Amino acid sequence: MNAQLTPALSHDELDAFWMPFTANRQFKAKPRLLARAQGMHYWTDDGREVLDGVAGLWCVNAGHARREITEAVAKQLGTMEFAPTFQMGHPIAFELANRLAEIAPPGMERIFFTNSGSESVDTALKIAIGYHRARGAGQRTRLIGREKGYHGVGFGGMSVGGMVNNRKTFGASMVPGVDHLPHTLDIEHNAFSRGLPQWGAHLANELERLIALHDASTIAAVIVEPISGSAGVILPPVGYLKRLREICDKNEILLIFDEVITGFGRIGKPFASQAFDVTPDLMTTAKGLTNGAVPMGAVFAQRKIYDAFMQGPENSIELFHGYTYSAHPVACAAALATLDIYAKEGLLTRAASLASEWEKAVHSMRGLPHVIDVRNFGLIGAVELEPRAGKPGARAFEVFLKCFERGVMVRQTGDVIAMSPPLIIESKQIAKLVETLSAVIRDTA
Ligand code: PXG
Repeated sequence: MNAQLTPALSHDELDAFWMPFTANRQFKAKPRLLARAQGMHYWTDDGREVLDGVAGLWCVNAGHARREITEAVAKQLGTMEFAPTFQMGHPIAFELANRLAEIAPPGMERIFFTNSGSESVDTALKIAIGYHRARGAGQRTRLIGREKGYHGVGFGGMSVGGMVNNRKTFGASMVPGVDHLPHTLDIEHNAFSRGLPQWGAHLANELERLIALHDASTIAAVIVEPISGSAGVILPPVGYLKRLREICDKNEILLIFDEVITGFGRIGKPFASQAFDVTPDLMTTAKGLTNGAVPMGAVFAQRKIYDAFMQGPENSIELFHGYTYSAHPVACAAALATLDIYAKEGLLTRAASLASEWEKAVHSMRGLPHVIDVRNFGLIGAVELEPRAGKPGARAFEVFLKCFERGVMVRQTGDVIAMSPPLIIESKQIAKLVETLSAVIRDTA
């Protein structure tokens, strides 16, 4: 397919859309436009095929343009395009919550719907604070995040997040009472680890230091990504998450896993907490929930958390929180069709069977010029490049651009190239992805 897919946009026509997390002026001077998608591929507006190495943005886990999802969405739009879920309900919202509870980590059987990862995070933080209040510990309002963490862009998520560029502009407007654990990226000790790094579990003990500083009785929750994505793929050292869980348990602090990218099969189990055998109290999800087809997020809560809210007069609203589009019928239809595909094709565990092939392919990039680390887990991979002197991110951005020109889409963040392909990827596509990236790294000074 080489035909022009859409009429070219003039430069003026690119101005009105203020693009998110984008260098607007640079992009608009030389736009990269996607016009069609199918399976493992995008096609650009001028008809070039591009292998999708990042599942859109970590969300299209079952591959693009799945007919079952399209049909379910069309059917739902024709049946009932919208219904409120405040003091009303509609059947497939309940059906979806039940289906999610079936694949959830142990006990996480209460589901609150949102429209994005950012909303899931802010919802989970509010539930955590509300939970302590409901059980008579209303002084527990402090939240602990982690350096380099990404929890979306709401005020709550930004505040517990730890990425400096997302924070520095908004300094004085951060949610108060937040502290941060140290991140676990340590290239000196762990470079080129295959899978989880061995060094670093002790970094979880920093939580004890924060507890000693603030006192446990002031802390509501700790939130971490089991594997950080946005900051450039940071893996938990062996034993680290278990240790966090132990410290939280000992101190009655809730543990929140942000599984917006790790959820729905990315690392070979439905959720990372199952892969790592550590069960949180709350879990935030989005992205793969609908295969990216319709915006939707979900917060999973342990039953005890939901139960704590269920008190007072029966006619009282237990949690003053929700979105007009919580459990939007079209999103529910997309999610149900997505879960059907995941089940039918075994996609929630497929990453586990591809993991060793993926690991070998990704680690073949060790030894290429400027490569200072390679990281992998499940179907996540990252190559970290040495930054150019005085120009952080420039080398990796050039690699990203050249890959795109050569028909492969990867993701750049700082000096890291991240990969997270749709879970339907085949061996020859893994090979193409890694061969193209390797050739580009070799060609980039
Ligand atoms: N939490 C985590 C762990 C995320 O990865 C969000 C929350 C926010 O989700 P929404 O739906 O509000 O965007 C995310 C989003 C990247 C990249 O390149 C990652 C995300 C978004 C855009 C780019 O790694 N994750």
